[in-house]
Amino acid sequence: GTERPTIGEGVEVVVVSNRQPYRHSWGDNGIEVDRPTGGLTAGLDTVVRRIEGSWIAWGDGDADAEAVDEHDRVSVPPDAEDGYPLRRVWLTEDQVDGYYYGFSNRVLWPICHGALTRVHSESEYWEAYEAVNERFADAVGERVGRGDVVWLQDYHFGLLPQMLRSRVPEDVLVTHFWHIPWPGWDTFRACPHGSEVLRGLLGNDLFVVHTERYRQNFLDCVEAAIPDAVVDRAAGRVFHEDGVTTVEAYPLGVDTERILELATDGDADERWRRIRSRYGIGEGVRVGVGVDRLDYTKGIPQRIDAVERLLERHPECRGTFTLVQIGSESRSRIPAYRELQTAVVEGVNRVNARFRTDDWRPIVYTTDRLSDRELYTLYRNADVGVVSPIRDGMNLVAQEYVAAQADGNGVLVLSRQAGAHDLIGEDAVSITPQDTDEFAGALHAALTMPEERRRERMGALVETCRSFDTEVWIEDVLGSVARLREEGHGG
Ligand code: GDG
Repeated sequence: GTERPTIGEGVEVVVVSNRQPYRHSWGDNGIEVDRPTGGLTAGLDTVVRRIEGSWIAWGDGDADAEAVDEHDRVSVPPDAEDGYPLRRVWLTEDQVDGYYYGFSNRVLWPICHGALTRVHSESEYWEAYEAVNERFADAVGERVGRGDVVWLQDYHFGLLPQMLRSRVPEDVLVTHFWHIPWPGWDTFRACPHGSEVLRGLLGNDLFVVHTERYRQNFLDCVEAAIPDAVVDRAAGRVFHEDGVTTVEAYPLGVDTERILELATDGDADERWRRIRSRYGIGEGVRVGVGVDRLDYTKGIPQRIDAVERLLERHPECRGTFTLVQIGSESRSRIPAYRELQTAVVEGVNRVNARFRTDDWRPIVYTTDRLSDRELYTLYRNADVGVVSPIRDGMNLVAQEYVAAQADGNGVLVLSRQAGAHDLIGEDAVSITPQDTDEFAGALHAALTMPEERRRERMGALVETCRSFDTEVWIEDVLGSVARLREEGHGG
């Protein structure tokens, strides 16, 4: 729909995220603009334009900070009328190390994904995390006025909601969307400074996670760690000394219409032929697709093992099936991420060396970034979508694969550990990625499933994904915000 979500006349929504939606830098022709990878920033960009909001984010990249800062109003193209103010918070190298590579990604990320053996904490991490949350709190404080709404994104800002309380007018409503899992108490109790993070988050009027499971986990953690908080399970509300926090589960979806359009528009068939030829995929070879940031939570080595097992057990798949794996580099300053990158290359080389022939490879692996159009074309034409995280808040790739199925005959193989499985698992082929035999069996089942069955299941998947499209998510979140404002929450 084109309806504009309204939350009140003259109310400004201020989005705060770690990543900025646009990166500006000096180029040969003056200021150049590009967009970092990520479904979140792209989706929210549309929203912020539509509701005439503004955005605050870390000004990462190699931009000449001072010069670019003059161009505070984002306009892409440069004179677009629906640009919006983008304020960047500039951080020192040490702050980035401690806040982003430290507490955010070596403590909170592994804790929330249940990867306790990966947690590494230094006191500098926490100090930087606090300091950067303060910097953002100041920036938000300068921006918002009476009755505005602050919409925080993700685990980089665990302390910010509470910090805002002393910096913004009482009637400002603060809401936060947590994109990664919220773990059970037995896991979260291992989090250094965990109760400080929980108290920070209780500064929100509205705290939103993807699934009902995460919502219950969050309430469990509050009950266990914050003795003075009273949890009303039925209402999903936490009462504490500073007020009331409502906790909701609204799964983030994808822009199903746009994905379908880009997967099919123009010379879509020619595009697919070019992609096949670029990756050396011959005629008659069936294709599986995997798309991930190179992260240890995504189960990429397990996927490679499963392809190897498939080819061992089902020799007829040799020469007739190829997995295309797109891996985008991520967080490379953290050793675990560099180790993963090496392990993926080694795994791919091992399986390819073992089975490849002159004109066929089992796995095509690339770290090149695909354009949205190319990516959605690949999804559309791939026979199997392979999504195998060890743990994942949602996983948008699973939904994007479904949304791109213009021909309705693909099969989704999906890990039980992805948040997406709670929503669309029923019509996918479910796997536990560490169970290599089961995973290989699922790939084989997907490749041999009769067409009628595939269409039936994909039809159901498409319908479900449409029912929680990005548009629905925005309406849910902003709808809750509007209701809370009517009830007089905020402050
Ligand atoms: C976090 C949570 C949650 C990747 N390579 C290319 C490309 N991508 C795009 C995908 C997708 C996005 O990046 C990745 O999103 P995911 O949801 O899979 O995973 P995270 O980055 O870990 O995101 C996750 C999400 O937040 C949202 O709440 O689902 O659980 O971990 O959109 O398409 N896009 C293009 N070319 C690439 O090469 N165009």
